Amino acid sequence: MIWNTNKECMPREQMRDLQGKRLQKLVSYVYHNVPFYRNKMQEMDLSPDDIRSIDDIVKLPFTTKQDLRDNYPYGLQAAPASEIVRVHASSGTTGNPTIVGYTRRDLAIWSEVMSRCLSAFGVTRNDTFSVSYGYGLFTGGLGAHYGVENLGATVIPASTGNTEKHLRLIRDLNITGIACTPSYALYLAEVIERMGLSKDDLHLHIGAFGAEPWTENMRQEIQQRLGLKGYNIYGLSEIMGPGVSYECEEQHGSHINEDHFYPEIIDPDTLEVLPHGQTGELVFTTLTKEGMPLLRYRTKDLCSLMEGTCPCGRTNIRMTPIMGRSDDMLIIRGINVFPSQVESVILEMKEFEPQYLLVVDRKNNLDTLEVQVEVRRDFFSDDIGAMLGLKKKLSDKLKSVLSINADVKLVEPNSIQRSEGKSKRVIDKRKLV
Ligand code: DLL
Repeated sequence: MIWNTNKECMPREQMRDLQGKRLQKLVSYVYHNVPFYRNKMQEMDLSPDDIRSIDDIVKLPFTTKQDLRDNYPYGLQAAPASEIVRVHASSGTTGNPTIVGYTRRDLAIWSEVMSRCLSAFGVTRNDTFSVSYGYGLFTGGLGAHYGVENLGATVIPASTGNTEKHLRLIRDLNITGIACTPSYALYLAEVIERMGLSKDDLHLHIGAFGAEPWTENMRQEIQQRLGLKGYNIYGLSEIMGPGVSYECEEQHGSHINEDHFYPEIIDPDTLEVLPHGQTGELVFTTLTKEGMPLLRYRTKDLCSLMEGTCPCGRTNIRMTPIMGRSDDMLIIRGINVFPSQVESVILEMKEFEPQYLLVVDRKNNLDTLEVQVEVRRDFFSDDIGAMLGLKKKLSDKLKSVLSINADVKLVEPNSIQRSEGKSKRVIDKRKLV
């Protein structure tokens, strides 16, 4: 179902017009309320009057994660403290966390865009939905929670942890949908099997999966093991949280809520805007946000924007799945390697569990890549010949996809650490020294 036909199916010209009007208002708002933006614009000899349509967005300055860190905690906040009703934070691995304040109107818009996503996944008022993203400073839990309530379905605020108890609730409360990371969905599948349950004991039919990159092969694996249809949901705390974009029943790219979040793709080196269809860094401008609006925020996520209308009837633009973050990309002996490439290869082979870890190191001045992967119980054996054969089979496939040699290490089922939230698939020891 389409939650907001007016906005999701708006003719393109009308959408650009709306975006232009909202951009003009936004630029004037940040110019007058955020010294950081006023200074940047003055340095560029730019005034709010120079912004007349959405095409003028290219004149505006970019915002980076570093800018947010440098202005910690509230330097980029535009609304007065008395208008802020909630704060979330995103923890980076280094430096200050990013603090994001929301006004009441921001929260209403967040619930609205989340309801659009859930409707596109097929959620209705008759569904009971478990939100198994972490609740707290992370935006996943509360963001999905209020979207489910706003839509009128029943929300079960399960959060993460206590997986067996959670699974009993899923069974006993006839829970029909679940929102969690794709890696947690896989973990659920494992625990179901360990508890002697089967997917047929549960009534799950919709999964809202996001917060980390996942491949099409991972989707097939989760769908088959949990007996549901898994949809992609994308977002980031700086821009709002989950709900920036969502898949429809076509599952061919994720529609962006572009009346609120204006997307661009840039070349991360030259900062030039790239045409639709080309892969680069995704950039968002928050067209309607009051608490902490951002101009041209560089997400570091790599994808492309898709031309053309979608058979579902929505006209809002789609983005391809995130292939990785520019800071996740490993450069190994000069070759670019994304963990998602390794994932695709592993998940295509029936001998392996969808659990892997990349360990990158530097030995004798040469980069090394070790790929640890769990062998499925049915294929794990003491027969050295069989194990060596399997190792070679995977090494050859990885070589053809990555163009570099990876040292494959087969490990026993259940030996790689599982994740309830975002999974950690890479250890880069080169960064640790
Ligand atoms: O992960 C918000 C979210 C929660 C999205 C629940 C979807 C579901 P952050 O913690 O700020 O916010 O992390 C944002 O996670 O820049 C991407 O790199 C990655 N990411 C989020 N969703 C997806 C997705 C939340 N569907 C960062 N596919 C983003 C790939 C994703 N990567």
